[in-house]
Amino acid sequence: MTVFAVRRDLESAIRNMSETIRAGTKKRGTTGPTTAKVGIIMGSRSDWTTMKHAADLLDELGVPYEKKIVSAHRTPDLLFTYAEAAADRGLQVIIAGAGGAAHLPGMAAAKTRLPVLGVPVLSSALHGVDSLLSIVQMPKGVPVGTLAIGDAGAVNAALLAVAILALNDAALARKLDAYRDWQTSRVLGDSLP
Ligand code: RP5
Repeated sequence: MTVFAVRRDLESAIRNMSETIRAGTKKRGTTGPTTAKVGIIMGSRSDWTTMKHAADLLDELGVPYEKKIVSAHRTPDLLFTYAEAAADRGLQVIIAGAGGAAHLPGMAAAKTRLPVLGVPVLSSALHGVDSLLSIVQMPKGVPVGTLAIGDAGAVNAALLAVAILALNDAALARKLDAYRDWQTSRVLGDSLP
């Protein structure tokens, strides 16, 4: 076999591999209908310790959600497929957590008309200020509702998602009121050492 033939075979193998990866990421985009109302996406598995707080809150209030790693820069095709299909699939709100140059919430918002709530993940280099500024400074036209850095932001994103859903769901509105009442009574019942 000549050097040229080896090169041609290699190039063709690389092309096939790239196509397989592209098709794979599209399929993983979950294009079918869902009973989840909230989609929690995050740029990396490392974001889960933060984003878990959003999931826990939704569990507590009985809101169906799905969770998924979708990276704007590592899996851009998956992000586009996911965000484009989100509304038709039945999702009503997207919560997107990302850290560093955190473009996931903004890019997701660019591809869906659903409200996107951004959670700036606490980064090690700049303590989440990079994530916060990347998410909050969306130029006009495509908004991202930006929450606080870290765990508080994740919890508040879930609470805001519940408040949005509760506009058309009286039972959920009552659950949210009960949660707020419980929080109030906990603070009123607190005492100092
Ligand atoms: C972002 O980069 C993720 O949202 C994460 O917060 C950050 C670091 O990711 P890993 O290097 O931990 O995967 O895409």
